[in-house]
Amino acid sequence: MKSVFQYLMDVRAERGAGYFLLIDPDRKNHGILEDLVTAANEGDVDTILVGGSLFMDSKFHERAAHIKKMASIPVILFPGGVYQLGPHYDAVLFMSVISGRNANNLIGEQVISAPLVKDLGLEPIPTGYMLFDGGGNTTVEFISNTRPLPMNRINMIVAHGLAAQYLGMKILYLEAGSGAERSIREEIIQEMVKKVDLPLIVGGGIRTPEDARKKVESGASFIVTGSVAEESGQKSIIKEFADAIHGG
Ligand code: 1GP
Repeated sequence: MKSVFQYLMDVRAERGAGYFLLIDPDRKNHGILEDLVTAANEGDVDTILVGGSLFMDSKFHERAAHIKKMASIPVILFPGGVYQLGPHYDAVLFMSVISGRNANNLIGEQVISAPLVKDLGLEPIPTGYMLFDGGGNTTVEFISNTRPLPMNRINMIVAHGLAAQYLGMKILYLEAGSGAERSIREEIIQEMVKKVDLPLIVGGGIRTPEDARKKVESGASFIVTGSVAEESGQKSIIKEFADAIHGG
């Protein structure tokens, strides 16, 4: 069977770019989760990401299982920590927070996670995660205890991307943080595409299909939205994002 990573590369090659819907299961009842997963299944989303930085109750795994059961597309864990690992995924973004200098997020959590990933039989997708300053203090900045990269330091940003490539990572996640005031600047995406030979996942603060399309035209391979589908109440927005991202 083809790997999830290969599936993602095929989506990128065949559709130009892919759409990841992030579902943060925190404090959501099964009805809300079902609505989101149904909208993803029917709305031409390519992959569901499940994860978050902070949970205010203890039902994460139960809800992740429910999402996986409902989904007809791949479900990938986007982990906020080792405690989020479980069997309910097709793959895990095996991430290192390379924008920061917090050893625990660079290698500590990964060492604890690796035997569990192996035992669970999860496909690890080696991911360089770069957190940017998108304005407004995002939860991930506090929880990861790292300083985000300023968006105007293009050389420093490209150097991080190249380091990830040379370390053998397979994909980069350019993150402005959930609910960011400013999404990742197009100029950053364009420079990264020119100089770094890795596919780019871009997320954080993307609120309109037009904004998503601009990221794709700048060279993003995968677009992530989280908050916008939850906040809008209009599940049809998911299909609008998918169409814009796929160029339809
Ligand atoms: C967070 O990039 C994602 O990792 C999604 O952010 O909730 O702002 O869409 P939003």
